[in-house]
Amino acid sequence: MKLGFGLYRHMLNDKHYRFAKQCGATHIVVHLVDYFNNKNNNKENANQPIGNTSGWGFAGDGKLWSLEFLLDLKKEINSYGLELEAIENFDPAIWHDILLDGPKKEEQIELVKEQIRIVGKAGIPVFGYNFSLAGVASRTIGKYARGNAESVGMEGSVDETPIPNGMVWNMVYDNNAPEGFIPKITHDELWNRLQYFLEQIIPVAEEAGVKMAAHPDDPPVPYVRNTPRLVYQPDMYQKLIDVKPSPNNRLEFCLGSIAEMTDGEVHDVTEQYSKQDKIGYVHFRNVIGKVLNYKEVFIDEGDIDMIRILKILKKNKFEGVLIPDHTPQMSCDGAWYAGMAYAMGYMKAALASLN
Ligand SMILES: [Mn+2]
Repeated sequence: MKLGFGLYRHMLNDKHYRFAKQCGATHIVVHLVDYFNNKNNNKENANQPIGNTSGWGFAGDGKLWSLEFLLDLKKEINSYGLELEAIENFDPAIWHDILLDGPKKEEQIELVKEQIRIVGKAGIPVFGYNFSLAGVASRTIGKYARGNAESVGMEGSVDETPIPNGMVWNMVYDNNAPEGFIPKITHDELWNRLQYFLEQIIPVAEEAGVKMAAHPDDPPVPYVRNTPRLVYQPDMYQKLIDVKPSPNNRLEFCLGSIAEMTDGEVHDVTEQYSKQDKIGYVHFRNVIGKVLNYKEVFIDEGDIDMIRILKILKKNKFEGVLIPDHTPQMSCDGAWYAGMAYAMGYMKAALASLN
């Protein structure tokens, strides 16, 4: 097992690569979509983008991340003694109509295939994605963690505001979309869309040597903003794997989201999927409670026995990367940094004691 950090787009620079290295991380997961270009998402203080009805911000220009760009990024990361392990999330600009079954679906599936080929050529082994119409929504912010540290959670209610046309996965891809809201669909329809997506892209991912890794719904509830969710109970992950069996069809295994699910038990679920070698990489974070009432907390104060999780992963020979995902904000000038360094120190010591 390897330890890494997930860095948002605005963090892909010298300061953050050095921070990662200094904490003892060896791998980096990069977010290339800029979620923070809307003033509602405060880049300076937020440890993660918070879902809200006006969206995280604007999708990109629809251009692919080029081979040159990715090779430069990789070279830069390597120059700090770090490895580029994964890209997390597609830009909605290149796959909104795959999610929405819109008129550009065929055109966009070709774009996504080409993006995966480029990522393979750049030698980046994993691509994380979240097949979701609403994305993150319904979460609240509060002093939920130990010592009144600010973090996110859910306080009993689901955001039911419909999603306006021109928006998907919390980002606006078309400013001039006609008035109105995206139509309500069933869970079966959403699964049909996923099946089409996997049938098209998994063979390409196999050829390109890229492992696709699916994040579960955050938060994991059946409907958010009038749209169905795909993976909101642990068994739905099995369904996703079985829709298109392949060593390249994997999971972005988010311990927090899984622990928040009302069915199953997170340690058993970790055993189930690591035993099948279906985990692409792990979001290693802890929570207290389940939907509709849970809080994200420090790594050692939640419901999940993180050491037991590591033992299960080790037993099943998981060789991928663990990243802290989010952490509560600590009371100091570098709230994100302190939270991340604390989580990484804990992970590093826990792994060392296991080995
Ligand atoms: Mn996660």
